[in-house]
Amino acid sequence: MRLARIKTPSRDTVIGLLEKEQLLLTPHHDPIEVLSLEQPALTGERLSWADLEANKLPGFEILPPIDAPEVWAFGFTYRRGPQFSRSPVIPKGPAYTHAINSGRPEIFFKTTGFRVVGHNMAVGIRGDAQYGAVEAELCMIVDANGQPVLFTGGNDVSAWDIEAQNPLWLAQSKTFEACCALGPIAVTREHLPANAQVRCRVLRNEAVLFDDAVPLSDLLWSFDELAAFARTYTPLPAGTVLMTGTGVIRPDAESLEAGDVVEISIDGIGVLRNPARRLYAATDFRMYEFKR
Ligand code: DO4
Ligand code: MG
Repeated sequence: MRLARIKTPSRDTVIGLLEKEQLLLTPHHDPIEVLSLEQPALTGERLSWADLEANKLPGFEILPPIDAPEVWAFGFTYRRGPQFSRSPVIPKGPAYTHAINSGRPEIFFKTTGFRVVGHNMAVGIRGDAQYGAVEAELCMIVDANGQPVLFTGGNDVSAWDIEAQNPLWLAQSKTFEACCALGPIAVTREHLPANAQVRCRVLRNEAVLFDDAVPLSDLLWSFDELAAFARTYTPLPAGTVLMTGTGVIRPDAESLEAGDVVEISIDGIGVLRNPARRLYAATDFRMYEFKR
């Protein structure tokens, strides 16, 4: 099954089934529920997926494929090549070396669905970050038993310079307004080719600044191993998203800037496209300036 969650002009949130590049609308709201139905109901309304993706249908909007109760993210799940040690901006140090060499994946709480955006919506760059980073990741959506049942694309937007200053500031690097993008669609496992690639492109003024890809086969753990690790000591509510970590590392020191467009494409899932915007402080953070 290939499905999308969309907002309609009447502000209703519904699931559509993607068939032959047409989105067939259902009256259902929850993708996990749709999966459990032998024959999901159809309303008879159908939309051109190409038009929807290109934002050409007034009043319709592609939402993240799930309103996730929780989003967890894995880290250091791919072999890190020489570009990792060469990069001046990627956080490094004993905590990272240990995480890479320990044989135990890193997992952290990223956000709830409240800070997740869908296709075409802007991702945030922290106003106090020098280096806003893009992390292209395959994401799993789990059912009530913590089993991965749907797969989608994701961007674990981060502030690497903040995290690099002190690993205890990981939450500040990882969690802020619009810190996560998911989509554009979610698919069941048979739609994810074994040789699928995760590709990341960053465009500025329509010119490609960065373009690189990693095969999913470079993941050091299987989907089931990661999901089992995530749920071992905690129940995961149905619809929880597990981001599987990034294998695409941008080696240069060019930060994500407002107006840049990030494209994360995964074979079988499609292209998740998000412009970036800088976040302005809602509070006066000067009162928290560090005493050096
Ligand atoms: O602690 C760093 C986070 C690593 C991460 O998010 C990743 O590898 O994708
Ligand atoms: Mg990540």
